[in-house]
Amino acid sequence: MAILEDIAIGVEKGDEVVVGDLTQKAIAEGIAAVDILDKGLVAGMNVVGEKFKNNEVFIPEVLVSARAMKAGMQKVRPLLTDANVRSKGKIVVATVKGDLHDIGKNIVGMLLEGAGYEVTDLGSDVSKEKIMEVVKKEEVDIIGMSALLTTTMTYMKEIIQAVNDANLKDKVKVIIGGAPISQSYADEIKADGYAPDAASAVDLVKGLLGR
Ligand code: B1M
Repeated sequence: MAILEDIAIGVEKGDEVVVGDLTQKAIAEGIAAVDILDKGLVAGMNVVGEKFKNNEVFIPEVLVSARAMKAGMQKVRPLLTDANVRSKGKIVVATVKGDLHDIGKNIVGMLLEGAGYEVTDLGSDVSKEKIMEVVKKEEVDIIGMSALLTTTMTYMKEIIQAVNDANLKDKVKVIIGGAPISQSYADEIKADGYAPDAASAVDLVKGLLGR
């Protein structure tokens, strides 16, 4: 359907107004919300995610596209809830305690949302108590932690310990990322996965959840 392709192109171009208007028009034409999401909004964001991974676009473009996608998401979200369409999984993202760097974490959250996951963004400087409060209350599949400082990355281990202490290790996966983080650090603290960038984080989540 041409309108869905146009929505995808609008997301790629980061045209917030066009995406909002076209999404509204698609809803009025009776196109299923799940198709608008998958074949329009998410399709466009997937292209951006791939380009970002290949260094063909950069952070400003990703942020603008993510904002455009959100303009469409706002319109389809109530319909998806009404139609009882399940998200592909629930992910909590946070920058760990003591760390205010949130740009990378925001991009990770947006790309995950664009890929069809339900994302709860707890913000930056987030304590293990706050994360565990949410994990215990909601059906969370994955905790995604970000850290940009060598002094704060060690806190990730404490969060994994808190998940273990709550006997939730089998139920909730923990993934980590951020400039000072590496696969060997993830192995050392027994995280379930590490992604070097936001597009890889989406692939990692797909692999861990199998959807
Ligand atoms: Co700060 N800072 N900063 N800073 N800052 C760094 C990180 C630093 C490397 C700069 C430097 O010295 N060269 C350095 C850390 C040194 C170290 O620990 N080894 C540093 C420092 C020292 C500090 C302060 C201590 C400075 C001071 O006050 N003396 C201070 C600390 C404040 C605090 O957090 N408590 C500080 C403050 C700040 C600002 C507030 C000014 C600002 C942050 C604004 C904000 O985020 N809202 C800032 C910035 C912007 C940077 C740099 C310049 C850029 C970071 C960034 O946003 N990159 C940074 C230097 C650098 O990294 N080159 C630096 C772009 C972003 C898209 O990349 O976050 O890496 P990144 O995210 C990537 C991947 O890492 C990955 O995907 C993202 C997209 O591809 N990823 C994940 C990230 N999280 C992930 C999670 C995942 C998976 C992948 O799964 C869950």
